[in-house]
Amino acid sequence: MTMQKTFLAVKPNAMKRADAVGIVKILNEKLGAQCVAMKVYTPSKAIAEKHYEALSDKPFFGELIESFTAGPILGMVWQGENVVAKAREVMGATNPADAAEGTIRKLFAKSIGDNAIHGSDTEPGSAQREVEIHFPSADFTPIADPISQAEKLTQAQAA
Ligand code: IDP
Ligand code: MG
Repeated sequence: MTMQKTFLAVKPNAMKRADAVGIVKILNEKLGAQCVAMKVYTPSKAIAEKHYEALSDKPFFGELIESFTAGPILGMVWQGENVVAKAREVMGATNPADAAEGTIRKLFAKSIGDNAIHGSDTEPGSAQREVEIHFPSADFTPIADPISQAEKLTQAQAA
């Protein structure tokens, strides 16, 4: 087992439904990891296209970029033992129709294109690449209370 970082983000549609705090509560309870960076921002088209580069030949790529840049996301880095795979488990399957009970996507996703949360995949180097794209200059200090921090950041964004 090795210490890892993963990039997780509450997607714009879920932010609009005010699901961010509920999602962070589940991550905090089930991940067994620490949140070491958190911010609210609207990804630029350039960032979104780089982030989803591996999917650029998919028929849904245009729609995917449009939806990921449609408004603010809650971007996070979580750190812990085996956190990349653990986060995939806690998130649930990409298509919420296939997501297990109790997973974030089972609880919060509406469709495959509106599936509430992004999480890095387990392919080696993938999570580190995404952390560098979204948090190029973060110092990765543990956030004592990620739920309160998410409340604060999403309220500030709504105000
Ligand atoms: P993941 O988010 O579970 O890692 P990926 O295969 O990496 O899934 O796809 C990235 C995102 O693209 C998914 O979260 C989903 O929102 C969207 N997506 C994947 N497959 C489809 C599809 O067949 N139609 C529409 N959107 C899709
Ligand atoms: Mg993926």
